Amino acid sequence: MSKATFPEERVNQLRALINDYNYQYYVLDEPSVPDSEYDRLLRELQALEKAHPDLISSDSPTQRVGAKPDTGFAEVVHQLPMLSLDNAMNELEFKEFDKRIKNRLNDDTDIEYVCEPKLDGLAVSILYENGVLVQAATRGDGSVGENITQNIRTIKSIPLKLRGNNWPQRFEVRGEVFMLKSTFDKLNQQARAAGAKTFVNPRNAAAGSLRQLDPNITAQRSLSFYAYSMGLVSEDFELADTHFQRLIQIKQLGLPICDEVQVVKGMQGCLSYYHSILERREQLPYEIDGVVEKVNSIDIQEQLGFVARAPRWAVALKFPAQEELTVLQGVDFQVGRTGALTPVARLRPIFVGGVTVSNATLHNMDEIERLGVKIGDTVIIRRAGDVIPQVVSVIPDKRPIDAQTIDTPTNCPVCNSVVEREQGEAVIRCTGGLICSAQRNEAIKHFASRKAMNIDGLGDKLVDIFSQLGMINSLSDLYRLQHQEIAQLERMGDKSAENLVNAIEKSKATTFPKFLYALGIREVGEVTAKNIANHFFTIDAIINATKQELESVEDVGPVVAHHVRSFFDNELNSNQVKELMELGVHWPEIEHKSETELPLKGKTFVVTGTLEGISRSEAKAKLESLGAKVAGSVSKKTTALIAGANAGSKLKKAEELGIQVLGIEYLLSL
Ligand code: D41
Repeated sequence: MSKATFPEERVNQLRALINDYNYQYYVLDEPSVPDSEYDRLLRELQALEKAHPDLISSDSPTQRVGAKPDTGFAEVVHQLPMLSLDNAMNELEFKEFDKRIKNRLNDDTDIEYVCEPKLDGLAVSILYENGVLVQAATRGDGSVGENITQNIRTIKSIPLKLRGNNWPQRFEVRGEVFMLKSTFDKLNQQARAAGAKTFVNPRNAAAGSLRQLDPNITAQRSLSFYAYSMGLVSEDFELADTHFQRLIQIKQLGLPICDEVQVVKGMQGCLSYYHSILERREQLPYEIDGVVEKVNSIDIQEQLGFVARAPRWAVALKFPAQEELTVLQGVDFQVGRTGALTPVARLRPIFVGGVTVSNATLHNMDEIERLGVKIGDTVIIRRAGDVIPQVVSVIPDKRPIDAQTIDTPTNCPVCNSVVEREQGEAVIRCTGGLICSAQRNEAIKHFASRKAMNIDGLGDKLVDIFSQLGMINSLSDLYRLQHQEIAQLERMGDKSAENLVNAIEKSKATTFPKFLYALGIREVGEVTAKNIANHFFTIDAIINATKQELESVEDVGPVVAHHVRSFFDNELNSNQVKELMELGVHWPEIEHKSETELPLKGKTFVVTGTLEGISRSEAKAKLESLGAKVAGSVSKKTTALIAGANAGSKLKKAEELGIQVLGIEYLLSL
């Protein structure tokens, strides 16, 4: 586009461009220009407006953040009340809802519904007059809310001016303000770094941000918005006759709607939508607490009307709650493989996130202090997806007078060895090492695990049983287990015992990196173990290596070198290694490859998507065997991306950074 001659023309041109880019980015989810270009235009507009203040208008994209903080929020009366939603707590209640509607309509045919994710945020109403945003309010009690116009204006996905020129004189849109999980995580990271209080969940963070008197703070919180219905709209605009088409009209006017919204047929359609969203709940970028089912036909909506403050034609079908209240009955300290003592909350059992929870992690003593939690407290427990249940906060008002402080233990609860806390670490540790049966046990579980010695059928439970019965006290004892003694165990039987003995026997043939990893040296994960193994070639070379020599291995710093050294300096450990090898643990010698045999040395690859005929880990192994590094994410340092079918964000990133993209053919050619 050529530059306009007059500042006024250019100002209008810039505003139109910026509004278009915003719409493409936030509403269509199709970014059309790089951020740098967008910023350049915005700066140009700012400069022009500064030079010509008379050209500033309140709907200019530069005018999102007002200058002055509010002193309080004024009341706003909703012209049309903001209704609430009835809940259906389970499928049965939803089926009853569907049935009630059919009865009322006296018609048994399937109803067309619109299914929407139920965003966990705050309902707001936004009013446009003559296409310009003039007022925004919280839902409040449905009749009267608070004027939060200043704060709503800071939300980039909400246009200050409606798109096109065919808008009603008055247009009121309603929707949910929420915070993306990624924004929430970033916000809490910043808070933690600054030693400030963290937010409990994205909803609270969104609420806190919307209730800021200073819109500058709200602006920094990057809130999001999806519209879900219209309020009062002037009659000069022809409204569609279904809810779904009205959502499309909202979108055409420039406001974002959720792209998970779907039209379905009947109660069954709603239920399958519910299940498919529930399954993807963790992957969604925002938190939802259920789905909302709405009758699509406005005509039928009007026939049904509403009771009290809730429409008869809509219902929130809730997911199992992810947060619940319960009582902290005690704290135990669990001893891990490296001696770390983890405080575990013992809870009054509570149904949360679809399962009954009686334990939750408290991470470490710092976390206990941060929460300010005592035994006897009523706490909020959160269980999201498959993650370990967490204690998120304490309800101070419910603290009983006899609440007990949680003390840092001075001795290991298992072996009674002294507990120490290293400088600068949040973790406290049992100093017992292999004397501590808990540490031994965890070490054996790690040794047997899939990525280590991969002893099939030897799970955590069985290790606990073996050690309780005194059948194993060390790693090497595993290879001394006899078929007879295993078969005698309850629920074991001859066949299972035989399978286990065979699996143990089979595990003796391993690789050097796996063996090194299996030893469970602190801070030595799979990658470090591989680097060390490939550097020293033999176990004796590692046992005899100095700290300096260890530090010359890629990715090995003073801390890892120290842990490796002190592991082998402990006689119990070096004897274990000797015994394991005497009992038959072996691996093929590592080949001394010359530089010419490692054609990909110094190169870094990223693998993404579905590769035909080869798994991602096979591809990774192949690349590494030729000397390449395989990284998890694309950066400027990436040599090339190997992309299979359905490659997503990594491919996009590679293209943005101009990084070479290769296909499966490249791998096969190696
Ligand atoms: O996502 C939501 N939280 C959501 C809330 C939604 N998708 N749709 C909603 N629809 C309505 C009606 C049917 C009354 C227009 C709602 C809400 N209400 C609502 N949010 C808070 C109270 C009511």
